Amino acid sequence: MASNITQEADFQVFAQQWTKTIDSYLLAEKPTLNLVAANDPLWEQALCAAIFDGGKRTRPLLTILGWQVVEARLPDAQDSVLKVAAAMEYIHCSSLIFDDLPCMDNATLRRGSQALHREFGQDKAILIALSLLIKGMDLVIKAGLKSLPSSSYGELLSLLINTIGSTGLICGQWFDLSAKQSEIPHKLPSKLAAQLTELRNLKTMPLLKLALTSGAILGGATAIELAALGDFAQSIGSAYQLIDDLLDLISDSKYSGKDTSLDLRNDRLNTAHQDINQIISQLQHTLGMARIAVAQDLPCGDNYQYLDAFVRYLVAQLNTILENIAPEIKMEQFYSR
Ligand code: GRG
Repeated sequence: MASNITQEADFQVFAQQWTKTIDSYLLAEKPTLNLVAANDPLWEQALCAAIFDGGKRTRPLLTILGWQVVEARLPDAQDSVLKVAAAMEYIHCSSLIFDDLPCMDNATLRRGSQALHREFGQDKAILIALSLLIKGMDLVIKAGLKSLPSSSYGELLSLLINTIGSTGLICGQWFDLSAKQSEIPHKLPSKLAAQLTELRNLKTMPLLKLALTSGAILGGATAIELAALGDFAQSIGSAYQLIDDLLDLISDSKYSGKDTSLDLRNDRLNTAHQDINQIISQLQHTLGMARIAVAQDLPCGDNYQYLDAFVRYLVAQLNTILENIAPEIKMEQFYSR
């Protein structure tokens, strides 16, 4: 089993330590067809392409992180944590499949491979996406039932429903599909601009937040810790979306593994449509807020270091993008307290 968090927190190392375990849960828990049809090779092929063709596993890693940050206080919850971690990846993969469909973003590439509907047809892709979403929900429900007292279980379920439903991912996607970049005036009042960004972030942020806080709930987090982690996730969710927007603009599928300039082609909002220095200061501010959110209310020990490490990981990701488009610009790293 992977080791615990250490003092020299490096998120890449943490990711390497846990990825094998996450992948073994993804394999063991994957949705199956009814027994009579259980060995349909096409189902297996499509499902494995949806889950195992690449992916950084950010969301399951955040679940494990949330659990460890609050020091895994509930006994015997590790198996439940790993099932919920797998659930987060299933829900994420499901959202990617839906997002890529011709009726949504009409993408051709995902994670360096053909988008699922291009390889298996829209009919099959939609069924795989639905099965992943439902399996993800099933895993969270069963893990919560097994490992949580009823009040925390209710909280977890409510978080789950609000994340994937019309107040969360679906709202973000709805808004993403409706708003046209070309119809947004260049100089918007800052309050309105912030509201637009917040709405659009709903397609990304809530699942990152659910991932981190579900792990913390299974670790026995207090209400204060959960609120702090929720605020942290809110900020990193915004940063994550901004970096994703930037990736869309740089036109280098070899690096991103997906179609680029999709937002431009589809006239979608893209928060990275601005001066690169402005993007950097926006990220500096957002990630700074993430650190402040947890600095006050979480213990200052080794585990906190990994939240900081996640922030540094995002900065490193951004700097890799900048190397391609503006090598003279580099975002400064944050350092641990
Ligand atoms: C209720 C499941 C569900 C979906 C309905 C289609 C939809 C609503 C939402 C789409 C949400 C979406 C695809 C947002 C983009 C999120 C994002 C930043 C994806 C890229 O994440 P990475 O970089 O990707 O973590 P990898 O491939 O590394 O996992």
